[in-house]
Amino acid sequence: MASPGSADLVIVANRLPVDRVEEPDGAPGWRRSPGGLVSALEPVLRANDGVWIGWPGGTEQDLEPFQDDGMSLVPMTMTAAEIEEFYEGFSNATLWPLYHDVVAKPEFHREWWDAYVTVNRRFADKAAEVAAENATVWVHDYQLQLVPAMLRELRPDLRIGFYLHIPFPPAELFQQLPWRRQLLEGLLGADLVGFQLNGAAQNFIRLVRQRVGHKTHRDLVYLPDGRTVRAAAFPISIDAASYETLARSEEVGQRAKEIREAVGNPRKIFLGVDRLDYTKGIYARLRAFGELIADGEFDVSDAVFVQVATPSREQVEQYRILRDDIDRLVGRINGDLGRIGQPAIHYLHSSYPREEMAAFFRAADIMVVTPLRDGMNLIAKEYVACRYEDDGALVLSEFAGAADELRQAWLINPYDINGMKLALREAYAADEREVTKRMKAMRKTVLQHDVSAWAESFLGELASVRPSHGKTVRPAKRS
Ligand code: GDG
Repeated sequence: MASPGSADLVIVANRLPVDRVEEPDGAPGWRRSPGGLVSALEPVLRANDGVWIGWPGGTEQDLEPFQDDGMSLVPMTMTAAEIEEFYEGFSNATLWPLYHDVVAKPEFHREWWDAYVTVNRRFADKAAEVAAENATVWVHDYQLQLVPAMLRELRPDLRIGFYLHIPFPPAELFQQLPWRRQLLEGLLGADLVGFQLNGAAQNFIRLVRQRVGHKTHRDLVYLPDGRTVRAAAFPISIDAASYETLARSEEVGQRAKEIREAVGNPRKIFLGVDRLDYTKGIYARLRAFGELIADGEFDVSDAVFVQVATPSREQVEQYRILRDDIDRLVGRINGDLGRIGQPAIHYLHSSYPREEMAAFFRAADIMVVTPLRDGMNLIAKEYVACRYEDDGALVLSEFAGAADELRQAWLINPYDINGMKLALREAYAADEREVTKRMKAMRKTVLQHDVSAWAESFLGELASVRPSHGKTVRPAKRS
């Protein structure tokens, strides 16, 4: 067993919650990247002498652990080759498309897998070094699925939790992976494996039974060494109260007015906000809107679409192709249907501060969230949190995890363009009472189940799982 460190709670995630910036004096510094996960975990980290292990981005080597605003951060290094093979390769060109219904073709390369193992090992070694005796370690997401088992081997005393932020695919797709058993065994190093939805937890349990051969019952896996692993759903959320406060502020209200004016004060503004990712269904959504204008259902002076697409994973080929496709589509729609000073689609390929995002949410009458597959989709929840006047319509894909909770949205199948057009028209024409009734119900859900409730429920469950089952389990039959 590795000798213990002093942290009672260790968060292990691919990214650290800070970005490298240049201070005014030219020296390198850190800036906190705002996000729900950080705000939810920060109080827990402080209360437990916690540390956060992650990669700060870039290839800078020899970074020392540091404190940022009372949080202890441990930066992990990555070489340029590892960024290419582990991050852009195995994480984002193998696992990401495979776990999202294969909406793009996953690539399988043995060197990428080797880099995935190497980087996972480095994260596990670091976690083993900093965790105190009997500490809790919470590992996050698809980039680090081998860490639980690697860490368990080094430190059997630890309580280990794992949370997957993206969907977990059905067996029929997962089976394609040449390294399917290794990944399942990696996850089984945890005491508790959390997913966004119950269906994902069930997919995992079924795969463990079929592919690793362990005995399972409902949400439990019984391992031959006497350990029990639980797989369950913990739908993630946002810091809803802080979004609402931001949306209510004078500045954001003023900025929302300016945005409406800048796009010509149309009757209704439709809004899409996404990382520029092929899972988000941006192409089909814009096509549906373009057709509604071409069909004469909407006029460009009455209905305007604002699409914010945050740059993402630009080194990965599929993302470059997507960017070109969207550029061409927007150009064609605006060229065919726009007028001088009145494009049908305002397309912004850029990222914005949180305040500006809140202003977009305040300015938009209809939020359009149409992923082909999405673990949860926080944007949908952020829109709802910002609509403190109980107005605004949400058009939401059935294939986003958020659709399980936000039942009062206009739910659509993003593969059905006509169905999507119908929902956009309905949301456009809906009367105020209908919109308010739906939004009120969604707000209740989002404000109650916020990100702190999510973190508490995961950590509460992790604290209470009984690590050993005391059953006699025969060695695994493998297929
Ligand atoms: C993964 C899963 C799951 C985006 N652009 C800007 C910006 N953002 C913020 C949003 C939101 C977050 O990034 C995006 O979260 P999503 O949930 O929409 O999507 P993914 O990035 O794919 O996240 C997803 C999530 O993990 C959590 O478990 O819900 O299913 O795929 O918070 O607001 N924030 C700022 N400027 C931007 O330009 N400030």
